[in-house]
Amino acid sequence: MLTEPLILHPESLPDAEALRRAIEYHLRYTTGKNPKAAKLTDWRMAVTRAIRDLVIAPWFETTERVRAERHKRVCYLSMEFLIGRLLEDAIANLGLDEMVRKVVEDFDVDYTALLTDEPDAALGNGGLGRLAACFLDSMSTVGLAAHGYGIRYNHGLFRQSFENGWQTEDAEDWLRQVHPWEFERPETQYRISFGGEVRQHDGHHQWRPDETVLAVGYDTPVPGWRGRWANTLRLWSAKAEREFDLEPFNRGDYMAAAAPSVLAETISRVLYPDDTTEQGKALRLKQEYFFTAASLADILRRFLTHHDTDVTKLPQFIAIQLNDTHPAIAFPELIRLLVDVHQQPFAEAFETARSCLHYTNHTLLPEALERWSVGLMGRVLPRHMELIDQIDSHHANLVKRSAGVKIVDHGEVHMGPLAFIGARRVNGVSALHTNLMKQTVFKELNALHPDRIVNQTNGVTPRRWIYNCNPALRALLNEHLGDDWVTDLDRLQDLAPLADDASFRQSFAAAKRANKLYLARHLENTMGVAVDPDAMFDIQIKRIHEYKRQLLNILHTAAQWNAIRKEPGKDWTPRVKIFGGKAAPGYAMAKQIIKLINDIGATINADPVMEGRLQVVYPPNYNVSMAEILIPAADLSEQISTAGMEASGTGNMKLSMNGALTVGTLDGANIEIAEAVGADNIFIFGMTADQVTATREAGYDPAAYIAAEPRLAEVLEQIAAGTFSPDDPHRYAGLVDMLRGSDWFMVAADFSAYWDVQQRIDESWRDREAWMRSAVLNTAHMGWFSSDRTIRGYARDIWEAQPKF
Ligand code: 26Q
Repeated sequence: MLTEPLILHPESLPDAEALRRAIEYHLRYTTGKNPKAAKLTDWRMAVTRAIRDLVIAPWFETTERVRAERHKRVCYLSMEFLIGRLLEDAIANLGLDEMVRKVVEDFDVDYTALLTDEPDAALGNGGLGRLAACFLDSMSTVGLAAHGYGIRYNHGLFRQSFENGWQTEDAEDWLRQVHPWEFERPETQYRISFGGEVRQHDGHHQWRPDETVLAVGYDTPVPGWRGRWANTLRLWSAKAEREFDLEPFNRGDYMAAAAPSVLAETISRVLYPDDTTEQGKALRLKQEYFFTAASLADILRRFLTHHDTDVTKLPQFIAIQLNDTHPAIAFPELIRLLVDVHQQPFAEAFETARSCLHYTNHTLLPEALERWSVGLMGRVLPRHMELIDQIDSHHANLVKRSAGVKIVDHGEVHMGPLAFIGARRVNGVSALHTNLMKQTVFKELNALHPDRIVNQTNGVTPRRWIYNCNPALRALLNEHLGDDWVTDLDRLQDLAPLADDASFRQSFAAAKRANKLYLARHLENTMGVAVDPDAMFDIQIKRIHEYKRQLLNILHTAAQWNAIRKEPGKDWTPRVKIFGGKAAPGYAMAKQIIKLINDIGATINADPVMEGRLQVVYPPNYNVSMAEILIPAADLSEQISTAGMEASGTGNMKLSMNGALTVGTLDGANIEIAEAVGADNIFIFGMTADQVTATREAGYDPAAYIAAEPRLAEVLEQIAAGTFSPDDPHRYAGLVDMLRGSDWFMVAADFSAYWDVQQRIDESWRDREAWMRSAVLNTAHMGWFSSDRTIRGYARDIWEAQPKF
């Protein structure tokens, strides 16, 4: 029997027997379970611990090497990390897929069940959080010295279910079980303060806060491909300084005694759902400051112990990336530390801080740009409010700016300009988005600082989004390309000639079909819904947002229903319309759209004429794990946002890479995808961003478009008449009025073009060989959209850091 924990090194990866013993060891001694009585979760915990052990040696080595070689460190600050499950990823990174499967099955445990027993860590809302997770994977794979910093929310994004077609939300609780990947670091604690007042004393400003909580670090190792390198994700959890008040306890007031810890822990309790109506909430501001201040304290402590005591050298060794404005308080906070603690003069501190900081913008929607009232900022962070004013006037003195350029304006602190002014580089996330940033939200700031804005088009990690989620495609790629593509996705180019090879196309089609069957089985098991794997799987998966235009898709679906009913004898292309996505709980219109999809879906699915022709499926609680099943099974990818509104999109990349053809507008990264895959292999439709602006400026009137498009007019009349909601015929009166009267997102204007392109898609689907050829070419030309390429771009153009591999 084994009594010592096994320490396994990837250089000498375990054989099956050593792995078997390690798992059994952890089952007994870490999980405390007799193998005879162990349940699936016990086995999962034991396997996870055995795999985690293998990551420790490269993790320590990376840490030592970064220290010894004095690598420049990248600190990625993000309110969200939408990680999903970790076990399969770690196993694949270590190259142990086959062995672990075999060993687990020898214990008589179902391997897939074991992997899917892991809760899906949903510490993010969508694109921005998932991007951060892909970046962590890529930063370890290319060998950058990087630290992810975020919040260890007790409750991630809410769980969605449908009650009678309406979205309902339940608290998510991924931490109910032990999270076996993390290491608590009780020794890594920082005191984070709020409120109080600022006193002046000999020209010094002294912040006397009236509330302090502890930020406790929890570390998760992030191994890269083949375990050559492992970085750290450090998430902060809030704790009370004093857990318990003895005085009320002695009086018998037990609730009051526990109050301090309840109050303090509220800060890291729950992830805010992306919701523009949630602006201005004090708790959100506290969350932002809490994790930003803890991260900066940690960064500074490490710099001072391992590099230098001269804080002006900070920018040589540290690059900090702000994932949107959520951590933008980093600029005044870093200045505060430099001025109030390290006695740097303000103007110097301004430059030191700015030389470290970089800001990624993810949205141009004016309502989504963060603002805080001066009153709230002053109450929660009085010293920072002073510094923000000082930053604003200092900037005004530095450059000749017009009256329109201000951080503090109309009693509000604008976090976009604050982040811009505090950053050495500001980046957009697709070529179009970056150009629009220069022309719209940051027009004046860009004119003042013309070198500051750069583009870094988003990417996605091929480890999770091909290798792990699509084993059928992975096998085919390995067979034809070897496995270098996993870290050098441009190698997919070599598939292009094979698009003309009928037998390769057949293998590619077989892989797609296997994935569709897998999804079909999943839908059957989880929803009791049967779908035909030979129908076109037409998929739109993303947050429900008016600008993303799920409405356009479902209105088209209803129009198609009408068309089929009018000519049931025609040879229709069978389609399964699949939707996935959550609405922010306070976003009433988005919730209406969900209900409308479910209502129209129920009507269509109940119509026997639709059998084998049209079906609508909306599985609840779309998350990373569901994406991993849906994406490999997609034939058609819906990327149909109003042009100019989707900063980039990343689902669009995942779907195309996995051999789905895109129907999309010229928005975000769709434009670059179209350039990469070629006009013949993508279905582009609708207005361009410029046309959207011009149409709006000319005075957009949806009624004119509706009158000119009888198919749309008919559907709107049906919805208004209660055809899809006979139990409540007026349910959609507001929604229909909105479409007929204002239609800000121009659903009506793009409907005809969308109808036409969908007709072409139905036609194209009939030529199976041509379709598969395009599908192969999508995969072949998508290599550039690897997040490894994106991360190398950040390292080169923004961080000036050197990847090791
Ligand atoms: C803000 C204030 C209060 C509460 C929540 C928020 C909040 C939270 C999350 C605001 C925005 C987000 C997330 C935004 C997001 O995911 N944006 C997407 O970022 C992707 C990665 O760059 C892009 O591909 C998408 O186009 C963009 O929509």
